[in-house]
Amino acid sequence: MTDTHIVTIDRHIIDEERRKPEASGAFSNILTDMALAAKVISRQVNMAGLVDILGRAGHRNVQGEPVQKLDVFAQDVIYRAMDHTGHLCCMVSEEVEDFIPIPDKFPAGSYVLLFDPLDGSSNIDVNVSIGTIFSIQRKVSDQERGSLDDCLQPGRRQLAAGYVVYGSSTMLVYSTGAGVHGFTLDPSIGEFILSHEDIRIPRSPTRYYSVNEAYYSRWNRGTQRLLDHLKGTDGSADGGGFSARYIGSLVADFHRTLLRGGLFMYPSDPKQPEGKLRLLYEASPLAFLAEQAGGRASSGEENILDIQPEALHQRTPLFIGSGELVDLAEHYLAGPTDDG
Ligand code: AHM
Ligand code: MG
Repeated sequence: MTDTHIVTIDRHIIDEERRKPEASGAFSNILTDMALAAKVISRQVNMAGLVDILGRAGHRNVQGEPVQKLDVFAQDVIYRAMDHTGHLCCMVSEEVEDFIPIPDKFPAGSYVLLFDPLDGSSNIDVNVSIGTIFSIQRKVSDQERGSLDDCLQPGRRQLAAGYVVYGSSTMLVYSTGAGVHGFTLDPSIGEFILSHEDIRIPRSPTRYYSVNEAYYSRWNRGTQRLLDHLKGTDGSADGGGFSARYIGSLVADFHRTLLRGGLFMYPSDPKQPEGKLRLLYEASPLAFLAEQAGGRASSGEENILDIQPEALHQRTPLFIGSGELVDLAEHYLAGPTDDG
């Protein structure tokens, strides 16, 4: 590809908008603003070892977990990129307990942005990939600055979703419901360039599974049997043949699953009865991307995109990736969950 043929993310967003005659431009602007925020966060992530921003900020987020300085920075960057533009009525963030109405001093718009500003924070200090996840919903209430009803919509209604992975390169991957497209940040020109057009999750023979297997003894028998099958230790003829990959950073684990295929899972267990991952700004946007790429996502019992959310920071078990492997997970989870 020569320099004259590069497609920047801004151009791609405009091209997508042109295909929708009803588009107002506001929605495209939110995506463009998110790409700008991603560049600012990416720069700071890359500088993290140099500037004194590593380490804990000394307080805990709404889930009671330690907040690190980069999380606070990423939250601030996204909020400030979005608060004044007139496109959003409110936002939801992993870092903030209540939904965040757009302040009265700025005009309010017709969209809701839900995001996890910097996921995988335990990996920051060890230079392992981390990410940002986002989701856009349309306002459905008549409240000018949004309401819980606007925030608690099933993932199926998302207008767009995406993530940014701050890895060996920074990549932004998004979908507006017309396929999944990936852009790699070229730091020399400061632009996200289209590098992965129309990503499709590979089908079999993809042989990766991804899970924190240290929790095996806590899982119910259904989940344990699924793992035994993937490892080929259950004695069945068609089990085994997998490799394990687990980074412990959802965006990075999902990114690999999207490009290489396989099954990522974060099951429930007695210690975490709903799993660990959050529905609205972790599971749902990634489920939207998985379906757009030909895969899917499940809680083990139902499609993630069909779950009616009841709380902003609700958690859900997550099984996501190649469709046939998510089917397999559901099959085992529907089976006996004890030894009886
Ligand atoms: P965080 O929101 O505190 O960063 O936690 C979310 C992360 C995910 O990125 C990852 O999939 C998961 O926690 C890993 O959890 P565990 O260490 O239990 O395997
Ligand atoms: Mg998170």
